[in-house]
Amino acid sequence: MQKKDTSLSGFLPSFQHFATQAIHVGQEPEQWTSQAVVPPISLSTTFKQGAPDKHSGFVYSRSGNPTRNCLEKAVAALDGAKYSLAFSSGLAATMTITHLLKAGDQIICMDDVYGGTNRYFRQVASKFGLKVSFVDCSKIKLLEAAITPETKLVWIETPTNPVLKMIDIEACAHTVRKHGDIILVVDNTFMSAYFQRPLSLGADICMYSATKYMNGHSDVVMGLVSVNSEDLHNKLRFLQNSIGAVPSPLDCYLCNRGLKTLQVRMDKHFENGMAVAKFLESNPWVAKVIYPGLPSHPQHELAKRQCTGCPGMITFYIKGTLQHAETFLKNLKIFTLAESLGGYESLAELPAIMTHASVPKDDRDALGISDTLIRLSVGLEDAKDLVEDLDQALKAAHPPSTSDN
Ligand code: P1T
Repeated sequence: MQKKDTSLSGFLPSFQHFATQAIHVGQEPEQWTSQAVVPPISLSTTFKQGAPDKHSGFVYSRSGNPTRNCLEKAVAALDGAKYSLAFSSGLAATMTITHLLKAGDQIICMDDVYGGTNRYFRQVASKFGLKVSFVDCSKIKLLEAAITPETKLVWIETPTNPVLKMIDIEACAHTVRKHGDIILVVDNTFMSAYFQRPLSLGADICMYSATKYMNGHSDVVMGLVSVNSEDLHNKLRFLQNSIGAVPSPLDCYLCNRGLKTLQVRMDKHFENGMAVAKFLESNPWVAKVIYPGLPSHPQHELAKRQCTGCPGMITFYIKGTLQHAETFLKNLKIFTLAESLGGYESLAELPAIMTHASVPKDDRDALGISDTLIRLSVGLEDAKDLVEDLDQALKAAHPPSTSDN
């Protein structure tokens, strides 16, 4: 059967052979003496050597592990990359990448990013002499103006968390190249390797919180990094071993398994995301819906040019006050009130008080992260049930007697 028509919203057809790569690359049974079709979970922390420093390629599990190896090879294929590395969390990947820099260097970070990324750069990296500037990189002129001779890293997330701004990766790469030796990192967590390939658009590093869509089952905390440059790979591999923020073999096994269904999951997240976004857009108690798959999104054309689809991440403003937002969240029956995203189950949260509480209030206000901004991670349940759940919770937040907002 041919891949489903993407006329859902006019997005590009998907990258060729993605599902086959996800299932087979790095998984060859011949690599195991048992010929295991499913990669074994290799728990050993150390590996026998034939003579001092004469070994199979595996020495000690922090520097390399067979199960992690399978995962890293599969991720590299899915990102169209030469190399991929796994870390113990998305933030561990961020920290390791940041160790490429030295005191005095400047980082330009997109102003709207995951609250934990903002907190790491602002409160941790800055303590070690790194200068951090938060800039709206969706406006290329602002990025250009912020670059100084000290700039060594530009960090973007697209779409951004939580207000779902799209950033033109190619335009950022072009701008950064004009200024020499700057590393462009794209946090590709929201799109996953299936919908967006930052390296092919000129980024130097593609990173993920694999805790989200890449694993997809809300049971692993992990980070992933893909690169094409051998030099960057060698530096990051050295840092991965020297810092030691590596994932466990069990987590590598689980994430590797999650990748096998990435394509089918993402296609369904897109379908459900569109259904929910359209419902919200037509609901009288919703002030505004932000979803890059909708023509109403200000960068819908960029989304169609840059991505092959959209995930289940939807942000919307409920009419009313914090109290209406809280009542809505309390009344949801299928959506669970929880942080995180990208799993098979639908989640809802209030970024101002939850995932982005560590972002200073003035910055949150400037970014539009208000008390009525609600973020949904639309899962893989039946879309009709999800819409019904949202409908009843919106009605509960705005009962007839108080529905004058
Ligand atoms: O949680 P961790 O695996 O360390 O990943 C951090 C991270 C990095 N980048 C993006 C875009 C993210 O969304 C996250 C984590 N985000 C959440 C926990 C959240 O609810 O938004």
